[in-house]
Amino acid sequence: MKELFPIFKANPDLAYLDTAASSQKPDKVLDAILEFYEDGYSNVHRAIHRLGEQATERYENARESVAKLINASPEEIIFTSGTTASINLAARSLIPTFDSGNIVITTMEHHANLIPWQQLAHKQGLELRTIPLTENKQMLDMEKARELIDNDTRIVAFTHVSNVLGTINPVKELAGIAHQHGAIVLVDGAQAIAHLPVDVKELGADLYAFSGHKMYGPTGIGVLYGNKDLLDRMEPPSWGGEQVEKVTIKQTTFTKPPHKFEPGTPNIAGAIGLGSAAEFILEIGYEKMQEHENKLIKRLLGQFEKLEGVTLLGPKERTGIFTFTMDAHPHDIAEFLDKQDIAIRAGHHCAEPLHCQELGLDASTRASIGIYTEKEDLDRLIEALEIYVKTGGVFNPDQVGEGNLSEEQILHAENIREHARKPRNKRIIPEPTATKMERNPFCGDELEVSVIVDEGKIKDIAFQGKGCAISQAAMSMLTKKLQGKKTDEILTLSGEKGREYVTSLLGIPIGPVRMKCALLGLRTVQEALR
Ligand code: C6P
Repeated sequence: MKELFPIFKANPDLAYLDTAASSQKPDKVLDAILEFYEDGYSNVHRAIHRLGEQATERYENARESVAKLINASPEEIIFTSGTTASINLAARSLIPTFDSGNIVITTMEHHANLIPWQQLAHKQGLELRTIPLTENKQMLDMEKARELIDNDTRIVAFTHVSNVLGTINPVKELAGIAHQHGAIVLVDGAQAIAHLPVDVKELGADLYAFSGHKMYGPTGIGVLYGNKDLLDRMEPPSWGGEQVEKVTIKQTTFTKPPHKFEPGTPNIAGAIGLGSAAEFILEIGYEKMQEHENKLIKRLLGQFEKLEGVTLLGPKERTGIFTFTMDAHPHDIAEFLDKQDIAIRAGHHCAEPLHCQELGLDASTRASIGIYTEKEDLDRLIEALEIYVKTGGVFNPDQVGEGNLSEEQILHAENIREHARKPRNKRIIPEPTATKMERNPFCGDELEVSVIVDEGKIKDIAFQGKGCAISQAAMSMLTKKLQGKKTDEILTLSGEKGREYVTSLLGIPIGPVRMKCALLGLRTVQEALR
């Protein structure tokens, strides 16, 4: 299916294995958006002119296509800006109506389906309960779910598919338990909608949230499905134009769902693109998509089993999400793979309670597939990982084609690896003048710097902590470079000056994402000095 996605024409060597973060877009979706802007652009639901009517028709047709995709009716489809906004909308609308009781989520949640409930439950004085994982850390513990959901449960909110483990949760069963106790069921469908058939009625979801950009549609558009009875009862949590029946200075009566939840000018082009993405999926059919992806999943599971030194997280029964750990920092693996045009994701995947607390991992590496993924993409990933395991990621131009560094830069790259393996001054200073710990929330890198300052100069500097090769090596090099340096001078190294200082120390070009890793050390030293 690569031929349907123009990104692969522009990047013919790209193995895009980051679909769980965001999918690529087919011509069909891009054309629908461009056509709307080129020959039919106007605002919707306002204008008494031809373009306005056409735009409204396109916008509402998109709602119909999305409704068809999940077996809902159009008035049950609220357009939002994405899964995060959908869940926030639901939480902001529902929580103020609960004056007591508890909210049940799971340990597996992405922050988007955790923080809104956590924050609003605290404010409202409601208890937040979490369904834990089974002992093997792969699935939800359904026995515990039965204990935790009771007659005081107001809402059960959980993910359909884990964005870390790839686990497919038993939505129907959980919804059944929740409904027996009169609780509302919200399902986060962000990682399911492009991979599994979703029938909201069959699943028993009262609310179902998903994003356009993960289902071959555009960014900035998403959906909150809500069953009609529930939406009728829910109050809109935000206000503005085009959601009303009548407004006086003292009072407003709202129109019916879905429009009562869509104040202001919506993301019209986004909705049209999303409608087109829904049609794209319907035309291919979930059956064919699953057949394609399941073959790849089976193959990749077999390949991972044989891969020594790599631990795959999650169960066998999964979607095409493959999160793994090995004896290397995920950022270093990601960069190594990127040099070979293999795009994957590294970090805690915005699921810190699961990733860092439950699984005890600061960061992991994740490859994820889509309808355009081919077995050659997976073979390239596996081959590259084999090389990494064998060589520890040591640069070898013949094997990995890291050909765009000059000879001098290659020496610097080797030097970085050497410092990362054997960091200098990674020790404790017994009585430091100051100590400061800083963390890079993006990847979990942590550095604690201790300094002894005498007469305005650094007399000794050392560090502790963990992280990727770039953060460790930059810190190690800094501890050498900053010995004896005036503290005032170090504090002037901010912004571009700081970036230049650290880049010249490392001696290789550092991209914007890894710059955060590179600068962590300098930032921590400066905080300690302040
Ligand atoms: N997960 C990932 O790489 P937004 O950002 O609103 O479109 O989707 C949020 C979201 C909610 N729930 C789940 C299960 C998700 O996976 C995501 C997004 C991406 O895993 C980006 S962090």
